[in-house]
Amino acid sequence: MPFKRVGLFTVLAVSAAAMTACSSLGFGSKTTTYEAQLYPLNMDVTGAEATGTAKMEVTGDTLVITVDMAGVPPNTVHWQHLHGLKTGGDASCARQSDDANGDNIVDLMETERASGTTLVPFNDAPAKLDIPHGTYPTATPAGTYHYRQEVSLKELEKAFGKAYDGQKLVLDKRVIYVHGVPANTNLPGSVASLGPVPAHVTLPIACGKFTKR
Ligand SMILES: [Cu+2]
Repeated sequence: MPFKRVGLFTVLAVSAAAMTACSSLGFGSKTTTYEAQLYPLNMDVTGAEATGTAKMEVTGDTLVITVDMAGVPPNTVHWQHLHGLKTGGDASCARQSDDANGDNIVDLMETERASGTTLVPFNDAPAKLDIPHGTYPTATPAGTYHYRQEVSLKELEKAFGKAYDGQKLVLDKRVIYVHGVPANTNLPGSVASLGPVPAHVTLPIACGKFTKR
């Protein structure tokens, strides 16, 4: 009889271990999707309507970020980031009416009232949180691009909390901005940017609010 008890225990232990292994690999885990529709900003500067879709899909520890854009300045590098409020509150996209200095352009600093600050770069290494570096997508001659990046959610959450005073990601409170116009774009001196980064790099050209599907 003791032998039988050991056998049952072994079966239970093995199946518990198998379940743990499966969930850590993402098998059988549900996918939670956050989606944003992007709308154009500063169309007078870009001369086109930048639109697109961004998704953040969480399955187990894997976060898959995808961004598909059209109508963006062609052959141009486009910085793109998750922006949000440092309080963790609900961010929204800036509007043309957020042009505080009346130069008819909503620059990066003028988006902060509605959208907070730059939090996570959607480049080739999002969890490094290294905003001015890394590889960002370059648009095709047709003014489109596709971006896809897989990130460890645990790694990103850890870096995020460390960089932003223990804040959580709260993905459904955030927005995405796409930036960038060609270097030869004639921008007035009133257009503010991020430190030494030229204004044409950070000029917001599209924004979308993430919602949980
Ligand atoms: Cu940004």
